[in-house]
Amino acid sequence: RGNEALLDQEGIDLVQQLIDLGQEHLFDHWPAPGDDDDRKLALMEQLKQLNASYPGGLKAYITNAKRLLEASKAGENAFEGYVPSVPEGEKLDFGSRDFREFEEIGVEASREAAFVLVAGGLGERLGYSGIKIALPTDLARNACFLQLYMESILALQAKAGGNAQLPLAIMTSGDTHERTQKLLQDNAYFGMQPAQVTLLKQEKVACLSDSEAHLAVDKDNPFKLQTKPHGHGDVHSLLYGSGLLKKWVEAGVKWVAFFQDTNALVFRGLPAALGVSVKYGYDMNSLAVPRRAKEAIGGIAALRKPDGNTLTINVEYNLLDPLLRASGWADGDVNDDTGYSPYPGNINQLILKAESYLPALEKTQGIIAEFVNPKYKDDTRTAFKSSTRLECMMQDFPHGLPSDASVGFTVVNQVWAAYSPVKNSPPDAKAKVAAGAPSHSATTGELDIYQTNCRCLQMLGAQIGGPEQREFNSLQVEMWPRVSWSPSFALTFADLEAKVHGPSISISQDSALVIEGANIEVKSLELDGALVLQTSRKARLVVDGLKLHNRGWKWQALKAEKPMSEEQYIRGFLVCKREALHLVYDQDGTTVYPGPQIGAGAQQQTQGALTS
Ligand code: UGB
Repeated sequence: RGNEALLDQEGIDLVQQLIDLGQEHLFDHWPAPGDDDDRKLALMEQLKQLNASYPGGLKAYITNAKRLLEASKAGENAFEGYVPSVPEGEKLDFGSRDFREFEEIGVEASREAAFVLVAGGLGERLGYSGIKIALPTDLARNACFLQLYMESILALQAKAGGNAQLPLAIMTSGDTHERTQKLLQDNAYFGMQPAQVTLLKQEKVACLSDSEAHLAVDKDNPFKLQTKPHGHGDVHSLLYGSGLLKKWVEAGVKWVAFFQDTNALVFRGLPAALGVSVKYGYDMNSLAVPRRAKEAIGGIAALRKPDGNTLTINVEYNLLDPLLRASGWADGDVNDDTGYSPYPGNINQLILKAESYLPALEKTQGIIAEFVNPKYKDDTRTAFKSSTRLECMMQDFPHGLPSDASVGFTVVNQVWAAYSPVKNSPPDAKAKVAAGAPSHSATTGELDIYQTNCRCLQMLGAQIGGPEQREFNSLQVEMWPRVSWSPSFALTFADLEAKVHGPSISISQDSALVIEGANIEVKSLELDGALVLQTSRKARLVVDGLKLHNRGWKWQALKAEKPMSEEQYIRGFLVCKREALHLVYDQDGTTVYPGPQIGAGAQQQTQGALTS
């Protein structure tokens, strides 16, 4: 009372609305006008921002919170009465004939695809203070995650030909937005047109202090609300609220592919999964991995609801086991004869059909399946140990689809080929392995790239040395020759097959091979050392008959007593680049290396060849 003159009409209306919603505690301590006016106005600014960033405003947020907190207090289980079964989906062997066929279909369909990277999370769990998409994917090629993702989209764009420009949206947060923007600007958008890329910034939501959904006030400042992230499910409301999805659909986008911040292998599986979506007309398709029973990733399950309809959706691992037991499977979540759970592991790489995605968002405004997870002080389930907030997850999208929607999955049977995220700090990674789970560390994130590339070459007939057993950050790992290439060189199996002649290639265990550029062909190569092949513009390089032996590059385990950067610490190694042959060409025309050893050819071949 008496402070009305401080506020504009929007502020007065908002205060009244909040009082009607039982939030008097935000204002009843306000002193008379003249005291603390700046702090009152700061609170009003924060309230207006929270009101604007949630679909339906704070009224909708508090109403949803009251409903969900009531259900939580009553101990309601979201899956009560649901009966799980193994859903329909496609299981593919990486590189198999089927896989390649789906890949071809997916590449064709990608000319009508848009891409969404969710990158609002910070690397706290990883022990990294920067933004995760700026981390190098591997130390041989040294491209960061964002670069690799954008290059992969550009590689698909190049296949689409013409003037196609495949769009990319990146969801950022207050923690990552500026640094993501700077990374893009400092690197000329990694070759994309700035207009192709849209940053969508997610805002935090207000915290709740009790079961009555009172907004939680900062402990040290009664004029400030506590806020926390709302989760990666925000991506749906941002695509809707910004109008971007509608714009894409109007421009002819038929498929929207989502992926997370640190999985360098995502584009090894995504084209094939898109092919599966096309073939079966899936409204939603989750690219998934084989999952060991009880492993701490969600399982995708078909749930028969009490009304008889079926919902195919990710069930978080802590809920899957009790759900199976409650539905008559006495042993709960167990492996089948394959050694894996029959429920595929969710890795949040999703392909949504735009035709059904847009109407689903129009119906829900993108607010799909929020949940609340308060930690109660006692059995009365009223007071919380600390404030909570509503959350949402992108993979819960099927709740927004009609009951006759077609939801499936695509499993790539070889875990190393599709999913090796960089999520856990060295101590956490060690603990994961001790518990029988993959480490999902920066160490394996890099080494799995080499493994996948080497195995691809092996499938094409190349002789690959190793792998060698090594230990980094107390993790026992397999180290394959360090082979890394740009997506412009090869994104799909068909690309690789067209550019390397496997049976004439041998690479020793301690070698490193980096291939950077679209116009490179490796006809025959015997490598024992380090070799970098690089072309730009219209230069074309053919490696034919090269036998190379040099001192190479060494991946050396870090000695803990030495000072190290965060990037080195999380991997547990550094690279000692002792000697390499660099074949770098940027002039028009074809170079065959080593090529004929006499005459003009010899002159040409030495121009781009450097040893470092
Ligand atoms: N992210 C955001 O953009 N905003 C947010 O508010 C939060 C995250 P995490 P999480 O891959 O194995 C998911 O933290 O949430 C981005 C699935 O829910 O890496 O613990 C963030 O930047 C789980 O089912 O993972 O678990 C990152 O890109 C399983 O699939 C992404 O969201 C698990 O990932 C995921 O965030 C997994």
